[in-house]
Amino acid sequence: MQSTTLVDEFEHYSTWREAVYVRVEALRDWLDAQELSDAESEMRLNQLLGRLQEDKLNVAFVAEFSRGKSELINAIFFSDYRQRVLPSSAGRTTMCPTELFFDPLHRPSLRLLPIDTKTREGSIVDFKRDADAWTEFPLNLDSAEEMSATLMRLADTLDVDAATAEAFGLINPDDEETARSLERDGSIAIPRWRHALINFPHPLLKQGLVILDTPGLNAIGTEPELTLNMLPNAHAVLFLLAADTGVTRSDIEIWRQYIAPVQGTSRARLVVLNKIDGLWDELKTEAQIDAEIAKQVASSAVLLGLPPSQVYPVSAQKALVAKIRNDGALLEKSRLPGLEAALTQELIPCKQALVSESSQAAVEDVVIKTTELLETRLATIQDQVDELQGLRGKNRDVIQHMMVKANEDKQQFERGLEQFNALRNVFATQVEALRQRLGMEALRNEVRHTRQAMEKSHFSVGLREAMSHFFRQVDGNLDASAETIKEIRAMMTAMYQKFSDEHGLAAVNPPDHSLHKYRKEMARLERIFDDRFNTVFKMLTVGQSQLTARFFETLASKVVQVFELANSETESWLKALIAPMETQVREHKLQLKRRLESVSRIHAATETLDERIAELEASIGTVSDQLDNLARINLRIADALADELNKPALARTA
Ligand SMILES: Nc1nc2c(ncn2[C@@H]2O[C@H](COP(=O)(O)OP(=O)(O)OP(=O)(O)O)[C@@H](O)[C@H]2O)c(=O)[nH]1
Ligand SMILES: [Mg+2]
Repeated sequence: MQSTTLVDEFEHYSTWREAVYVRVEALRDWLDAQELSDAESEMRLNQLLGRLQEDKLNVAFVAEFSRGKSELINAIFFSDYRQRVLPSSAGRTTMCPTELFFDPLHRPSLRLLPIDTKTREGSIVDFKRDADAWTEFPLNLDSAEEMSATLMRLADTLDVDAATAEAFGLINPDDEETARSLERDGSIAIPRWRHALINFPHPLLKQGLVILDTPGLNAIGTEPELTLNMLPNAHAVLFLLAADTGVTRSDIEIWRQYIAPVQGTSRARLVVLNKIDGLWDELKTEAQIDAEIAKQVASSAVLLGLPPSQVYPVSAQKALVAKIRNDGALLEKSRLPGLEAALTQELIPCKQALVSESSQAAVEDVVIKTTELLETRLATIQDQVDELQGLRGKNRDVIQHMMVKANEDKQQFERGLEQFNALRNVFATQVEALRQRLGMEALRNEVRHTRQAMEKSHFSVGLREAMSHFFRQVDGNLDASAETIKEIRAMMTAMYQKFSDEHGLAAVNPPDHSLHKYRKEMARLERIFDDRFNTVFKMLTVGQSQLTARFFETLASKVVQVFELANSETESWLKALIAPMETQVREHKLQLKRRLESVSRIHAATETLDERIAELEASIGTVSDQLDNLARINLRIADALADELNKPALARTA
């Protein structure tokens, strides 16, 4: 039986949908766990998951009244009940839009929304949320009779006056058709119910199929919900014509107004030419009948602007009878199996394509957005790493160089300091030698020797001799001291030059120092002595020695004065000579110490740099992993989506 195929298709489709659901859910959960989700992505994925879970397949049956919609639904879906389930009779039967579905949370029932809700605010969707608005009749699944009796209520009417009908928006009093519908007493029969919901555990309905049966005769236009919502949302629309009436003006109007505009490429739309049994003229041959049917199909197709292949000729009534009686030949003749096959083939792949499309769109958006985010993140981190690595490379070199240089400088300076200290020893020795010659003690010794020599000599020759000796000695000392001073200065000049060249110390020109003026002073004093001796002492005979002695003492004290001056000046010079060197050495030592400290600090900073780079490199790993995972999850979803589409229903049912 064809409906079994439809069930199989549906089951297959449900499995596919579940696989997609699980993988989309995995994407959502992963994004969440990785903290990569934002409000919009989360909303889109949740909406998609909601749609996948709530997934319904809506098939609407639309036609002018009495074309056999209800009969066709009975024949396709309810023949197992071996009688009419939905009421089907001549004239207007189904009075309100009727949805057949299965909701496991509710008992099987017929729920009816009273027509007077038309004057109340709210759409059908709003009323669906308000259980109290509906009149509910349970369905006894064990009794087909009871069930069809209950469903007869779909045909319930109500006699109201024209004003009430108008208030419900059901008639237009100026309309010709309305005038004809009015009874002699001015009343008019209107539908008792506005909408019907049939909760019924049929295998297909259990899988999510929702069948929408609609009433004919302008009823479509009076319920905006139908035209605005239910028909556009239907995944398949079956539009019925009847062979006995042909294509009427109102058929074309319904087609053009409500069906043709809502058809999309991904939506199934089937035109059914019903009641072909009316053409089964027993006086005609099979071929003649077939030709007649083909002719009607062709003319109907032309009138609706469709290819004839999209028009399916059937006899719903004979098909129902054939199924109930298990009459294979009649079923074949009713041509219903052809329509069912077309429905199966069009309905599910179309639906699957729709779901696949919208799933893919939502997933793609989220994946692309997240990929972009991760790629930007990766690039930013990579930039940082590059920059820090460049810095590190540079720093490494610089620091290496600085360390080497600082150490070299330190070592060199230490060698310099050794030299400096050695020099200080030499300096000290020389100063000592200088002091011995120039020092006051040396002078006093000379004075004492001279005084003794003079006391021993009673002749002027001897006196003169002693004094000359004194002057020679003193001058010799001054001369030797001047030499030492020259040596010291040369040594210090060389030292300053060396420190300036080797350690970058400021070039200092050591002050000059000369004993020349003291030697000149001594020469002057000697001249004075010579003059005196030649003029005065030469002539003295008595007390000459005392006089000379006194003169010498005066002279000696004068010489002491000169020496004292020379000494203090020399000491000052010595200080001035060594002080700048000591200051500079101290300063240089301090600078070296600071340099080493700062190099150490930079070195420490390089270590934190390494840590930071390591951190960033770890983040690169994380982000790369995230990108890989995202691609993998996306691939899994794509696999799930594509898998079934590559194996269309046709291939499996054929
Ligand atoms: N001869 C014949 N009669 C049919 C066929 N299909 C339906 N009918 C009859 O046509 C009449 C109308 O059928 P319904 O199923 O009530 O038609 P409908 O389209 O649902 O009409 P409304 O509910 O009024 O909109 C009923 O008496 C059916 O028995 C068919 O294939 N052949
Ligand atoms: Mg009907």
